Amino acid sequence: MAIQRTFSIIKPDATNRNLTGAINAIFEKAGLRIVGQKRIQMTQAQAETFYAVHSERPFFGELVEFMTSAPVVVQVLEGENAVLAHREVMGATNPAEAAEGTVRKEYALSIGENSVHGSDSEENAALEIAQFFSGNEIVG
Ligand code: RTP
Ligand code: MG
Repeated sequence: MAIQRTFSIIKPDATNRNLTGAINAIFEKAGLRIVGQKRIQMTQAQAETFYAVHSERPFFGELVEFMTSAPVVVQVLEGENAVLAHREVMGATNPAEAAEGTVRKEYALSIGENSVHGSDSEENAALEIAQFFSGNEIVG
């Protein structure tokens, strides 16, 4: 199996409730290593760029507003099949559908305020990492 990197965000609903460490513990237990991490206040422009794929969706404005409402923690996670491993441990987008033991089952408040983001492919992971990290901020 290949060692991959993926991009992760601990979202405002989770940072507001001081859950960064609790969520990181779940990631680390799943075999993901935090090789880059910083707490930032996302700007409106950053959020709009990041979620550009959803710009025509009805929830886009709400999503941008939410992601800029409080600090987030952006992360680069590394591990075997990291993209899929991270998606599995995050759980379904809608917490009502998330499996036991996943971050979203445990902590998400709603389909919008769902505590974490994870890249959905290795290609998108590389693009998303490049949006938020310079090379010397990632130490594997
Ligand atoms: P993410 O991108 O955050 O990892 O989540 P995802 O792949 O599971 O979900 P995606 O379909 O890419 O949607 C991105 C984020 O938009 C918000 N959302 N709100 N109100 C709604 O119906 C709705 N649907 C999606 C969520 O915050 C979701 O994570
Ligand atoms: Mg997504």
